[in-house]
Amino acid sequence: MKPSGKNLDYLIVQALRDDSGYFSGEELASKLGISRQALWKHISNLTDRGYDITAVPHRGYKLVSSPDKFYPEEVKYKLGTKFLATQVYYYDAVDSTQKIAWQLGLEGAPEGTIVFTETQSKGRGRLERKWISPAGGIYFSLLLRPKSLLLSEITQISLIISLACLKGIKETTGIDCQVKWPNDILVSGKKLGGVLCEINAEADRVLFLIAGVGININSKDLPSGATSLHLYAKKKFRRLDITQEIIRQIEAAYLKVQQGESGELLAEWSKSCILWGKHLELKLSGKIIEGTAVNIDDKGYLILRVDNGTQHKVSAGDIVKVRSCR
Ligand code: BT5
Repeated sequence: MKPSGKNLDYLIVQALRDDSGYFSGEELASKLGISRQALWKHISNLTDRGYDITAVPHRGYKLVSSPDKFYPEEVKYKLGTKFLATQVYYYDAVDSTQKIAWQLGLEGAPEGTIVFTETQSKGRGRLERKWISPAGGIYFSLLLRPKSLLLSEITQISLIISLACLKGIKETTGIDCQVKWPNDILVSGKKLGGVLCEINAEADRVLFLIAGVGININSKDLPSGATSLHLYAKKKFRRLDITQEIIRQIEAAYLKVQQGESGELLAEWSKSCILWGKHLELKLSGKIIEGTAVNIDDKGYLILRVDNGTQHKVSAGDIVKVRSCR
């Protein structure tokens, strides 16, 4: 079967990548089974999509650079994962990637399917809050079908995903970030990103879970209290490199959790959390509880020591105030 459209664009990029020198137009066209004119049209399309391809008469085409966009072929390039991101959907702009991924989940899309976008008009945070999603950030939603976890064990997924984000950022940029229970990613005390897990469950059985990740990379125009890697480090970063490492880290961590080996990951998460020993006010189903943050337990629940000395375990909630204990 002849490749067509987008697929041909993909094959051209692959062929140019495999060849570090110039690829003659004639050879490339015949390799793909298309005319030289059709090849030229595809090259021009790729240039419009941000690929820098030079054409030198009598020598041919050369790929100089590829764009920092979440095109499926770019996300998958040298990714090396087993199941995560085997299906990638890409949009320029959407209301929310969560909504699209949820629909894909209902339609039976395979575990590991990811939806990316460059911007969102109705990005979602937890509890109906908004996630401001200007250009320059990482925004994706990932479909997971955790077979071995009960609904009560799902809190840890959002923790291991935020840990994977920390590791991905550290590995590719050298920048140390921190976490704040349950789902914040921080750098120098400001919010850099967040994770949102939405679950489709039947009784205590999880049918699927959509994990949304938003991280401010080269973003500007952020709400107060927020920052981006660009604002923090005063330079631009390649989002694709960071994203690919985050995806690898999520896959490795998720496989461990599925095998019941989340202990080490939760301990690592705990080491990066800024809350221990601090006095918190936590909003829980409309009520405020106060206490000192002690740690998380083996399910990722927050352990809070209340003023009479007893310990509470909290599976989900909202921290409204953090104070250092005297
Ligand atoms: C979160 O919620 O931190 C989860 C954010 C998840 C966003 C991703 S992007 C891809 C996917 N598609 C979506 O529609 N969502 C997910 P929460 O803890 O509720 O934090 C929300 C609060 O963070 C808001 O009320 C603001 O105060 C603040 N905020 C909003 N946009 C922000 C941004 N870009 N950077 C930092 N803080 C922000």
